[in-house]
Formats: sequence, C-alpha cells, structure tokens
Amino acid sequence: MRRKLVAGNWKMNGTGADLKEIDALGIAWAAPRVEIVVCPPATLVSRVAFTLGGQPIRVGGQDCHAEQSGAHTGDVAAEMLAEAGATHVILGHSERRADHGETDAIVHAKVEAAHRAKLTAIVCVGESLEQREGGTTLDVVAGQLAASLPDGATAQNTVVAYEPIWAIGTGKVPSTEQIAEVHGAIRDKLRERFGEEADGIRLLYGGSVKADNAEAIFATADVDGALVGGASLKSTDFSPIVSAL
Ligand code: G2H
Repeated sequence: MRRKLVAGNWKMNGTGADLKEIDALGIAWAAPRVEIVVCPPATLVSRVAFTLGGQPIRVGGQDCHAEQSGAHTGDVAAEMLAEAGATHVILGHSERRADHGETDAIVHAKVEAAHRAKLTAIVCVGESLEQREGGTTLDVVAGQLAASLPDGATAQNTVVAYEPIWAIGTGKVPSTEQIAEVHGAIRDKLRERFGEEADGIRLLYGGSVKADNAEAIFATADVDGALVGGASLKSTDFSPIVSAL
C-alpha cells in the first residue's frame, strides 16, 4: 500500500517572514494521515526544519548538484541539504530543465547524488504543449523516465512527479482521463524495469493543483498525491489540498 504524499514546491518564493506559514501547517497537521513535504528555497531549508522541530512534516530541497563538493559556485550538494534537515529533493523540474539546460543525464546523476545522501528524490517528467498536441506524450515521458532514473531507484528513495509543462502555473489542468493514461503508462514502465518494487513507487501529479480540483485528481487511478506550486505558499491554500487526499 503506497502512502499518499503531498509536496509543496515554493520555487523562488519565501523569506523568513513566511515561516509563519510553516507554523500554521505544523499546527494543522500534527498527526497527518498522509505524508507532507515542504520544499522551500535552499536559504530556508534549515529554518523550516528547525521551525517544524520534531513534527512529522518533512522538508525538501528543489535541486542539488551531482557532486558532493567542489568548485561549483552557487550550487548546493545533496549532503548539504541533508545536513540542513532535508529528507527529500525535487529533481528534473521542467523549470530547471529549461532555465539551466538540465538534460536527463544530468538529472540521472543528481538522483544518484540524492540517494547517496539518503534523500528521497522527487523526479519530475512531463511533456510540452507541442509534444502533447503532436501525440508524443507517452514516448516523451517514457524517455525521460528511462534516462533520469538510476538502477538503484526504490520505493523508499524515489517518487515520480508527472508535470505536463503546459499545466504548470497556467491554471490549465489535463482531464482526469489524460492524467490516468500517463500515470498508468509510467507505472507500466516502472514495472518493466523495477519489477514488484515499482508497485511501491509513488506517482504524484503536478501542475495547477488547487483546492477545487484536488479531489478529482486524487480520485484518479495511479495518482498517489501531488506536487503543488503556487497553492503551497499559503497554509490556507495548501491545507485544503492535503485534506482532499
Ligand atoms: C508545477 C507545480 C509545482 P504549480 O511546477 O511543481 O507548480 O502548482 O504552480 O503549477
């Protein structure tokens, strides 16, 4: 049985003033039925972890470097995130792939780095609007999945997030049939490669998840939770999504 998971991706938002949102989440979810992860910018990882103290909400990074240390100005190693209190890290988000030229090979190396540091990697895949309209969605996603996941991926150390690029921050959401089709295809590919282990790997949907569409998305086959961007910034927006799972 896969434990449901909701992860909030704050992207490049949040300063110390926003720790009040973490306080509010901690009060609302002292004993959550589902797993909750908040991924603030790297500058806030340790402060969010400290604010949560022993509470069950987890903290994640939004990226890490493939190496443990070295001359990589501006980058953060997986081990550094873990030391700061992170248990998870988002990798291969389409904004990283677009803004920083991250290829599947780079994402693959970062996922291995995350595993080395005992972080759970939330690995993002998803097609562009052009690819969707060209009918290549399943091939694109299968290709990203095959090349981004290392052989050491397990149900404990890896989560896959399907995020169609055209649905990110746009308010456009695929139909539940479209989500079910892609999630089913991802599950099949994972089974082909990882056997029974694949049944434990959680599949999140991401892209304009809000309180008013969360219930329908969560009722969709093979959806084990969500990766939430804009609606994760305020606890009053995020909590109803957690409640819907
Ligand atoms: C997709 C998602 C979070 P949003 O990027 O990863 O963002 O919910 O704002 O579309």
